[in-house]
Amino acid sequence: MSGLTRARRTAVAIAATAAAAATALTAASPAGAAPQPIVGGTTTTTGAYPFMMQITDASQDQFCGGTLVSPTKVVTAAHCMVGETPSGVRVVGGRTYLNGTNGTVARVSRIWIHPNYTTATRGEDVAVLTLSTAMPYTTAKYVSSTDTSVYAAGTTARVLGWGTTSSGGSSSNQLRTATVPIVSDTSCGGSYGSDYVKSEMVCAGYSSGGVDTCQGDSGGPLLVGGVLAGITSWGEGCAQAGYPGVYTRLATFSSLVTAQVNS
Ligand code: 4AZ
Repeated sequence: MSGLTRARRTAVAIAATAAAAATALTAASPAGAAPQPIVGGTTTTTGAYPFMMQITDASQDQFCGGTLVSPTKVVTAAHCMVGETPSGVRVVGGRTYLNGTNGTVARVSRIWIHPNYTTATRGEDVAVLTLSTAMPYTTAKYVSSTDTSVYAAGTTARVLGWGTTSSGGSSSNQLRTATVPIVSDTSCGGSYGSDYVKSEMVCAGYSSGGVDTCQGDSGGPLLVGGVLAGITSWGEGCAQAGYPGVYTRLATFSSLVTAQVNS
């Protein structure tokens, strides 16, 4: 997989019927919301979200997002780290623009990938990076193993990233954010069938689409009440009606992440 396509490698084709999806999903998109270039969000800054990290290659070309949870630990997606070595990865904090040169660049001393990870659609899509030097930014709290209320259907979640603003489109030079409602397990299972593993994943999006994470947003945060509750993982295309974004259900992996954060 080349560097150019690595952040797109989880865009998977799913053979679910549109009819099944239409009946499974019930949330409505905001009335009169115009499609804006994430898909359908607004621009923001790392000043507003200081824990939002760019995951880049050694040339500081961003390919995924990550969330700073301690000065030297970053939570991201396992699928972002497959084939990577610590020496080939950088974490960039405090840089709102992809073409910026400001902020703090950290080297990576260790990459932990969930030991059972195979592909995003099987779950366990979580990784923790250990930085060689501390980031001078406010960290994000993450959910505990017993925090299940954050995944209640209809709960408003926030996503962030520099990913493409349409499926197959261009990345956003400026960090973007959007809010999306959590989708029920029943509904998401209706969309994705057996690829949706409810104990390991959570879906978010409007039944009519229009707002979603997209290629390059992978590894970035899904926040509920400002707390990290999910990791951008996969989906059928981006912002398609009936196909919400799929996120790693972080509560399931909270103890494992804490073990890494404390290691
Ligand atoms: C990706 O390939 C990707 N619409 C990220 C998010 C979604 C789909 C694909 C969800 O990085």
